Amino acid sequence: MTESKRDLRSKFIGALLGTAVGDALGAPLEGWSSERITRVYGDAGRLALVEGRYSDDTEQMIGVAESLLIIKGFDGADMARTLVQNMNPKRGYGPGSRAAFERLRAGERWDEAAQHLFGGMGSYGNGAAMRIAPIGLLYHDNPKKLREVAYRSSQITHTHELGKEGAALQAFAIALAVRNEREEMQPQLEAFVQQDVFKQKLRRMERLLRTEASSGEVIAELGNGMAAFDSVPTAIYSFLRFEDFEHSVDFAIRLGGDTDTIGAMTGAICGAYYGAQAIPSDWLAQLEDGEKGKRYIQRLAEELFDITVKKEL
Ligand code: F2R
Ligand code: MG
Repeated sequence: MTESKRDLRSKFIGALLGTAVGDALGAPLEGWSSERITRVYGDAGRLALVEGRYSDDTEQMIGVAESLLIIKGFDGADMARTLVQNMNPKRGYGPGSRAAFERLRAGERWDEAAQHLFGGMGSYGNGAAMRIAPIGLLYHDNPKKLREVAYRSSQITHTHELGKEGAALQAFAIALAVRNEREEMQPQLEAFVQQDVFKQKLRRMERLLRTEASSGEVIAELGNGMAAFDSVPTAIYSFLRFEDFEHSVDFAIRLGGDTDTIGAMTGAICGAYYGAQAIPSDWLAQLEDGEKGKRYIQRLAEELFDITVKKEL
């Protein structure tokens, strides 16, 4: 294997394991404020991964990867079936996604079940964005297809335009990270994204990066909540602000709020940029390794790499 292929393979593994590590690190702190995290853990050093158990973010990311691999591309019915089959409610699913999966289980069509949620508006939660890494990897060199598949995969649970756009934005950030396009990432994302709320946050990000903003400013300007527009830009910012995996992910989680999900999305972008070897070994050592644990996740990433380089799509 050439060096560039080896690097690419490591980026694929990094993005999927980065999702799981960020998720597991943030999961015990989900819903905490930034101040509470500082009070309990101090502000020196980095957070330790103690439990190593991942949540719904990683469980759904695994389902997305499994379906892409079986189909060698996207099939909405198969992906919905896989997500439903994999669902373990103990992993802590969002209320909208739970309702969509119940409707799917009852036999509704994959592209209709989630339309009824939130009074017919559909969900703009970050649930479609947090599981998107495999799509960002598989279509990293095809932004048009990436957007189309990101939107369609979101349709399973998140039919609101802003839920879909958040997923496409996160997928494109991962794609640019795979392509080493870090310097140009912010303007490229701003040009790519179609919804104003995301464009505005990407513009604010430029200033926040120039001034090394405080955590309070980042939370006020970009958000740390469960809506896609309050979390995807925050994850991208956390990646761009630092020069390594651990500082970005540690910073993202210390913002509080939706810690597991912002941690998972930051971990995905960082892993896609720096590669698997950049994930701190103590964090990786603690990550769960059961039936669908870290070795399984690594295998999924390797298989995604194989079908991507073989251009079987
Ligand atoms: N569910 C959780 N965490 C709950 C706490 C778990 C706790 N740690 C425990 O131990 O039990 N986390 C997971 O949910 C988030 C992803 O959510 P998803 O899948 O997007 O769900 P949902 O319900 O569709 O959207 C999230 C919330 O966003 C608001 N919202 C969305 N669309 C809306 C609309 N059209 N109008 C108004 N509000 C809307 C709602 O508040 C939704 O509940 C991740 O954090 C994942 O980790
Ligand atoms: Mg969460």
